[in-house]
Amino acid sequence: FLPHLIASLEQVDQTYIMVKPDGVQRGLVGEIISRFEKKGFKLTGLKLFQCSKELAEEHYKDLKQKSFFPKLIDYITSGPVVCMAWEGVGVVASARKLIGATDPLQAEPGTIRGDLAVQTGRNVVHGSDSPENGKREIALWFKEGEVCEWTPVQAPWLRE
Ligand code: IDP
Ligand code: MG
Repeated sequence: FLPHLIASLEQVDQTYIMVKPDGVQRGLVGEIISRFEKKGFKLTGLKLFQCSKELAEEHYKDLKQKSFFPKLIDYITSGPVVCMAWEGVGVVASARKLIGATDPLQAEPGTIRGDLAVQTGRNVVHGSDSPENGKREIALWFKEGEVCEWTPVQAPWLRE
């Protein structure tokens, strides 16, 4: 009883994961989804989407002052992206670890960027950097009704 109570008190977070246009063009969508799926997180939102300049600028608003900002916006709007919402205890920090360092040459082998990319400006995937930004970004990229609440059958085999 007590372990169940403690487990139910653990916070379930959401993160926004996005396969960037280079990942889509290079045929890495399935590979990237697989990393999160196999880990045991729950997919709650998924779509292929061509984003506007306005949405890209809002998503990356904290980087507005950076010299690379215009190039970043061109990159993110250069083709369709795959938008995903993933849910789980500790999902935000864990997804950042699965993704690896911003510069793919510094990213550890075994991470998505470490295995699949060579340059910061083409680093194939985005992941939210905090639970607050996870919520903010999911609300930004998904409309109401596009995120699904469901219980995977494997739930009791993933967490005691
Ligand atoms: P993150 O994606 O690992 O969280 P951020 O610092 O939030 O990294 O930067 C957002 C994105 O902006 C990066 O993933 C990358 O695509 C791009 N970016 C960051 N720094 C540079 C840079 O120095 N040159 C070019 N693009 C950059
Ligand atoms: Mg970031």
